[in-house]
Amino acid sequence: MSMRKLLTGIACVGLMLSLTATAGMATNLLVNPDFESGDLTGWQVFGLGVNSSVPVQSPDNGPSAPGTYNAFMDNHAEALGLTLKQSTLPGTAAPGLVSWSFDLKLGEAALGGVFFVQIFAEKTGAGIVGSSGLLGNYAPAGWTTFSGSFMAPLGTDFLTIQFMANTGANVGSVSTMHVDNVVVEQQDIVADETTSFGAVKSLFR
Ligand SMILES: [Ca+2]
Repeated sequence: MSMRKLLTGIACVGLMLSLTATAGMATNLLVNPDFESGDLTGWQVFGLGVNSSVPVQSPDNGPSAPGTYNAFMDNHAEALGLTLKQSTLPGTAAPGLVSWSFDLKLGEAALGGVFFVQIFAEKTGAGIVGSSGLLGNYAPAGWTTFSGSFMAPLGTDFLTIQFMANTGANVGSVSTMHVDNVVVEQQDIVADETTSFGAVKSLFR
């Protein structure tokens, strides 16, 4: 490929992005993101045991949306990963910017107890294709809203967010955290394929 064609190709990708990135409304992709059902409807929990649980508590609510309930990740077990997780349905996500936010309030972090969050871009039948990276360690003394974004790569068709209250291999290790108002969203992309294709074709004539 000549340098000219290569540069044209690069310019063309830029043009396609500018043509297709028509922003619409962003909608939270999660079910029961604020725990206002009063239970963990829509969420999965891993690591439940005698000394680890995730009760939905009331009245105590995160600051970024009105309500009464929060999920309390309560891990008093040694060397255990307690995970609260939700995946969106296949076809609900696309390559592009993923924005996230959530409210956290520390219960207790002792003797190696930590708290991390991770968001995955996934492809049906293939698994994880991208990620926010490991977010944390979080230990906010009072309710705090955290937010950010990452790029979901090619192939992404659904998203997963997981909260991890992990303890260390020490007697008395504790990780407890209140979680509320979890948002994972993408701007609706309004693709104009006819325009894009026409523009691309004209560049290669
Ligand atoms: Ca709530």
